[in-house]
Amino acid sequence: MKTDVTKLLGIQYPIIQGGMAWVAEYHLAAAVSNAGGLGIIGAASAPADWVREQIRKAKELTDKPFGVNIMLMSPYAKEIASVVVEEGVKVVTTGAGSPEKYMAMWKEAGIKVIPVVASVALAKRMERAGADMVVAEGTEAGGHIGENTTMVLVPQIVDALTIPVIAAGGIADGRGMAATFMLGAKGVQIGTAFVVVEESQVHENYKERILKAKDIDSRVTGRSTGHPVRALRNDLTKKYIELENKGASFEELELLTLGGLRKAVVEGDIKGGSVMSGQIAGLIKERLTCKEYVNKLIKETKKLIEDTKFYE
Ligand code: TUI
Repeated sequence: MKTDVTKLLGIQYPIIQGGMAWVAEYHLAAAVSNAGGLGIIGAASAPADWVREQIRKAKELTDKPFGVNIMLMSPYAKEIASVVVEEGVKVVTTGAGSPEKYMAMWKEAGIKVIPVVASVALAKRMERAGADMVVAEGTEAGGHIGENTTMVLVPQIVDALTIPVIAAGGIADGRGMAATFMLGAKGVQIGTAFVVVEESQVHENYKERILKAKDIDSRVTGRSTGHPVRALRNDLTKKYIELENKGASFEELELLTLGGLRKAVVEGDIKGGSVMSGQIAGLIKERLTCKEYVNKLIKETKKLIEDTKFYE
C-alpha cells in the first residue's frame, strides 16, 4: 500500500488545510498550495456557482494541486459533488457526514477522496467505500466536532485501516505535528493556525481574537441538539449555553446561531457572531505569511523527529 501522502497528492509537505466555512476561500487555498501544502476551498453551505467561481480563481493563483471540502449537510452538496468533477479538482475532503454516494463518481474522475472522520466506525466504512486516505479529527478541532481526542482517535484509526491517516485537531506547531507522526499519522490537517496567516481574508477582529485566546477560551455548544460546535467564548456562546441548560428547543437554538459564522468572519462581530476555532488557539501568537508558517512548521517537526531519543 502506497502511504506517502505527498506522492499521492502531488504536494511537497504532508500538510492539508482545513476546509473551514467562510474562511477557506481561494486566496487562502492558493497560498497554502503555493507554500507546499494542500490548500482547500471550503464549500460549506455556499451555492454550487460560488464554489465553481472559487475553483477558477484559485487556478489563476496557483498551478499546484488544491482541493475542495464538501460539507455534506449542505443543501448544495449533491450539485457541488458534480462541480468538482467538471472543474477538474484533484482532491476532495468531506465533513459532517458520509460521502459514500458520491465516491464512485469521484474515483472514476481520478479524484483523491479524503473524508474527515471522528470515529473508528466511519473511518472503516470510508476505507471500504474506496477512500484514498482519511482525516482523523479529534474533538480539539474547531467547528463541528466528534467526541474523541486526537491522542485517542488517531492510533485507533491507524490500527483499523491500511490507507494513510491524516491527523487533525489541536495541531499548530512542530511539536503537535511530530506527536501525531508518533501516533501513526502520515500527515496533518491544520485549520485554526491558517486563519491568522497574512493571506487569510478573515476579518482582523477574528484574527486578533484567536491571537489573544487563552487555553481555556473555547466552548462547545449544541451537544443537546446532536450538532456540537466548538467556538471561542463570547456573548453568543454564553447565551447559547444558558438557553441549552434551560432545555430550549432545537429550533430556538438554531435561530440563535443562524448566520453567526458569517457575522464573525466577514463583519468582524466577534461578540455576537460565532468565532469557530480549535482549542489550540491559545498556542497561536504570531502573524506570519503562509510560506513562513509552513516552513517553520516543517523545520520544527524535522528537528524534533531527528533529535528524538527515548533512552540514553
Ligand atoms: O465538518 C467538520 N467541521 C465543520 S462543518 C461546519 S459547518 C457547520 N456550521 C454550523 C453548524 C454545523 C456545521 C463547521 N465545522 N469537521 C469534520 C467532521 N465530520 N467532524 C465530525 C464529523 C462527522 C460527524 C458525524 C462526520 C460524520 C458524521 O456522521 C456520519 C454518518 O453518517 O454516520
